[in-house]
Amino acid sequence: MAHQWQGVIEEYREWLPVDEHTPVITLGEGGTPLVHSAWLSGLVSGDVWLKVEGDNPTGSFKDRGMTLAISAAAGEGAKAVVCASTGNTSASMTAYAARAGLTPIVLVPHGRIAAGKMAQTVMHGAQVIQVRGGFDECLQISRELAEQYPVELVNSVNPMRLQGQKTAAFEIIDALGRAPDVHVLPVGNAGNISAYWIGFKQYEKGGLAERTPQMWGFQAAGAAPLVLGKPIADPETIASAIRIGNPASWLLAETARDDSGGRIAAVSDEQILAAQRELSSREGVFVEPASATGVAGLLAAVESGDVEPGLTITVTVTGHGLKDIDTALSGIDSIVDSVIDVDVREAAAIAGLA
Ligand code: AN7
Repeated sequence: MAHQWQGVIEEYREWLPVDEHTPVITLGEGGTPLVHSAWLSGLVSGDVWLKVEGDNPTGSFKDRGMTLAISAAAGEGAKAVVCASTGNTSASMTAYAARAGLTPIVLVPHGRIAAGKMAQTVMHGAQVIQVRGGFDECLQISRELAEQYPVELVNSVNPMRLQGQKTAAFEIIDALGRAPDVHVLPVGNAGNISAYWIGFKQYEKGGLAERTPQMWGFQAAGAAPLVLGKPIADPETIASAIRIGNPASWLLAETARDDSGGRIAAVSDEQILAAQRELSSREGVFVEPASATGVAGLLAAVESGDVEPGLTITVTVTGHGLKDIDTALSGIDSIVDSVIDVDVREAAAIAGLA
């Protein structure tokens, strides 16, 4: 093979807590495109780039952390791994566990999980346990399972996860040749914002960037504990991936926000769905609802005059739109616009070509 991206462990080995004995369980994750957005750049009078994490092997950014967490678990001789998940963590964990020959156990909340994510989880061979509770209760049980039984916890409270996920910040600086002025992303369990902050700071310290960006995180209004400053018992949002009321990386996320001079704010479900639609129809980038939350937040910030002109802004869109086609299609009256006989002139007339 002449040239192929090697996955984040090999590509960033010197920046990661691995050694020559660590088995490398990889699906070639990372190396995702940084796509320029003419639409958003125009709106902010600057340069906006989308870090398209749906292009990872299982369709979300979770793969970056999972290659590290599963490699470490396999290296330590684990036989089984467990996670709580709103869907993407389980899709990723089960894929990497399948490669490593580990038994995957998944705890999912009562209520809706996007069907695409459950299809992945089931196809990769997971034991799926639904809990009569939300994500936060699932995480509690997962922690207790890992404390009391022979099973490794791979939620983002496992430090390997953030170590892997920080590589997205490296890739952004490698691609731009500098750190952005602002980095924008959705916040749920708050692992990713914490991981990016670790990555941006490490590259600055290592002399690969002259500075760090402001970190702007956005939560869904019905699931915005970091904005309210207290946990929420019954989080609710159409963006099921970030329906989380008590983020595990709460303090790390606040540190990322405060040390970077950034912000964590909320956007409504309507703003999220509108951003998702615009990204798809204007930029050709189809993301799941939660993944559009950063874009929705940036649009809201532009609206309220909070974005000074001339900035370079990167926005992580975290997961692929095909994960949750039910939500995407529910906003559409009818998929088929017209039905015709086999007649080219009729097709042309309806399509406005004639
Ligand atoms: C598409 O899969 O928590 O703030 O269990 O799937 O690092 O939690 C997913 C989170 C954003 C939030 N976008 O990231 C899970 C899970 C998508 C996500 C987030 C998630 P964090």
